[in-house]
Amino acid sequence: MKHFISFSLAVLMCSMVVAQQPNVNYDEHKVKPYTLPQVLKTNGGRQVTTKEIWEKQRRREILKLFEDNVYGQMPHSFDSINFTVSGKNNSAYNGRAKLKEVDIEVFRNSQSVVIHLLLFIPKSKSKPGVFLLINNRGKENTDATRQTKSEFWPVEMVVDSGFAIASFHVSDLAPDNKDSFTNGALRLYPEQASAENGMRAIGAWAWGASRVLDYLETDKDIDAKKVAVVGHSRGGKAALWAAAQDRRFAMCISNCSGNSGAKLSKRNFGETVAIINTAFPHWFSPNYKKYNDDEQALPVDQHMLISLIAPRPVYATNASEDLWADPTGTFLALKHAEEVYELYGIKPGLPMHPPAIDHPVNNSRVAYHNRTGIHNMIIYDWRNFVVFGKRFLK
Ligand code: GTR
Repeated sequence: MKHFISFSLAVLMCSMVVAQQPNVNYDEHKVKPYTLPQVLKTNGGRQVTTKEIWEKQRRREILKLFEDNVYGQMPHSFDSINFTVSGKNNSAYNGRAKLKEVDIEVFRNSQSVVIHLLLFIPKSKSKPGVFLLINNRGKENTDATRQTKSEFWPVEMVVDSGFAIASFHVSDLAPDNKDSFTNGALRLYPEQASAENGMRAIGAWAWGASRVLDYLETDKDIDAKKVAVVGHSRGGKAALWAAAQDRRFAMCISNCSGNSGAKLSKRNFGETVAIINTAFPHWFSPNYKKYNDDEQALPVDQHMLISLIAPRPVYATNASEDLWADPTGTFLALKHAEEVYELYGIKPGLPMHPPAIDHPVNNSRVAYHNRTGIHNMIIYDWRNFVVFGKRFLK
């Protein structure tokens, strides 16, 4: 009965969206045949058979394809970086955790940007791993005082399970607005702002995650070799791009990230490239707009983004009523990425078909779940991330 109700609700919600967006497909039977670019074939047509060829050649090619066509360049250089502990509470969460607030200031070309980091570290564990959230929602979700508690960032549960939990807000790097997104990291890189393949908001958020990792590498209270970058929805797109770019991230968790995140674009199911580029022109590089209503021309698809994270553990999720984010397309992208993990001797762990709703498959390095409910990140998701962390953040 419960499933029936949620299914009917999903159909109702979808038909409402379809009414507004005539080009959106929610019917699996209407997915047209599509061809995915081959992950394991180089641009020159050579088959990739070893992890050495993958790392030396194909991985680099794919990274460049994503930079040039989707997310824009990722600038790696800056003049200097400063870390200032602006707040400390050695007895947070009833004495069970230490709280640190750190201002991370990055300088380039006489400009600077400050990223405000919140970090709760359990006292029960020495040098724990860290779940680092790229927070794309309101700052009340990451209340350092813990007067407001949100399932979006469940400090207490994560601390009790022996992990540190951290977050920074996307607005420190690029306000999520087409008129003001350059007022952040892009002030340091004006050349990016004017380039057709230049960094935009998603890239700036991912860049920020790497600068936070620069700080974490200096913090002796945690283990910076065990940092999972976590994001929901637009933050989940940025988490994938951050982990693809920066191999210091030990794990990636991308919750309900949908289009230009973990779902395949070429299936044209749910949100499309044209829709996302129109609603959020500041998220991706200008070049990405070339593929509006022309996903089949894209030289990449999102399984290739996931494959860039190999051999590190990656976990993507969906919610059953969030067809906009294409749960099946997310599962398939993960499944297609597994062949790169195989180059590292990691056997495919996902089943051939999407697992049933509320049946997480997170005992393999490429993990997936589709939970009952709507587009959100809730305690159910986090509990599974912790299970995954205990298995693979070692
Ligand atoms: C939606 C957008 C999605 C997703 C979502 C979110 O409006 O179409 O791609 O990113 O926002 O971030 O919550």
